[in-house]
Amino acid sequence: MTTPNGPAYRRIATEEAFAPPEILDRYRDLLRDGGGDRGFQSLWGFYLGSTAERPRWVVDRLADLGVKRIADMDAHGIDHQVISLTCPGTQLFGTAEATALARHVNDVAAQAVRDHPERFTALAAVALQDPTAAAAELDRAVTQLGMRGVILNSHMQGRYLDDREFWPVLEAAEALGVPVYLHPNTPPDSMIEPLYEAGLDGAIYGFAVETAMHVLRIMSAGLFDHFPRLRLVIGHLGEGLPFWIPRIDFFHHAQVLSGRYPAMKAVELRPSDYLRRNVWFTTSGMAWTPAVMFVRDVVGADRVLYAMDYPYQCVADEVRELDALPVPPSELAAFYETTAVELFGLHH
Ligand code: 1DF
Ligand code: MN
Repeated sequence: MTTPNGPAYRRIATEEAFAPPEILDRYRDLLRDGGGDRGFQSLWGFYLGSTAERPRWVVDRLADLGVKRIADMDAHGIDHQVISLTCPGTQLFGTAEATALARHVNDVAAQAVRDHPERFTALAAVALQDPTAAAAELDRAVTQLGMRGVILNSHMQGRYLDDREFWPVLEAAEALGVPVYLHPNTPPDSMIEPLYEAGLDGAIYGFAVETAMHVLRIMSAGLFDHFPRLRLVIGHLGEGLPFWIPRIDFFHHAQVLSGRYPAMKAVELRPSDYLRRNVWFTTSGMAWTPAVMFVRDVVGADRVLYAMDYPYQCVADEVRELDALPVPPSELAAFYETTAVELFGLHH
């Protein structure tokens, strides 16, 4: 809170998950029927099956968009959450069910925002199974429900956003002027095995491998040449990509020149240029000063902003570390508040 003795900024957390009970019930059904992919069975089999304390707490908090969540926010110094449906959202269901569930989820989130406008903003959920319907639902969510972006959970049953079939959703986001948050997902069946067998398929590393690859696919397919004003938000300090910039640029250039792959054709800019033009980076789960400072340095301080990753990584003291980032006060205010306000259009 901005109080006489508190910081001169509101702390806005931008990758904060929720799941209405109906979604969790459908996940339970899918688990029971052996549905979904292996990553879903691994991730949600754990969260909905384990009796350990952390997963039970996480599931309880996912479903809460009121008293408990707000108490956690107050306890952790979070003024405002940008909430989004947890991964994999509706992406594992059949087309009709996914489309209906996305609408329901958006209605639930919109009600939470109406109940607590000072505390919550929502991103829309859409069903990529039907991209035209998804674009229409995004339009409804933004123009009628006041949502300020859309969350997509990386791969869509093993397919990626460079596939033109999905472009109506990106076209709608660009036209509406709202960002696309590309949130991680567990790797698809075609990719998961060596990660899964070692316990690495989830947030520990597999998420980042899969999502970073997805961003590289998007860039090298020329998606940002087609949608130059599209704003993509990625979490976990860019899923490692900023650290890889020189090597990715070098080999992207070399591979294009040599014509090595049919799929990797010349695009207008270097991969790193797209990272600095079309991508914003949140700190979800990475409240670590050296890494935050590095990413600010290489992509620009104006595109690095705060996220917690509630309730998955709800760390008691992380804002204390980030409050002490060695940056001028105006840049700290940008990190916590004003960049998110601009990016998501949070001005009242
Ligand atoms: C986990 C992490 C799960 C993240 C998530 O959604 C998630 C986890 C199911 O810790 O298992 O969104 N995360 O973004 O890091
Ligand atoms: Mn997350």
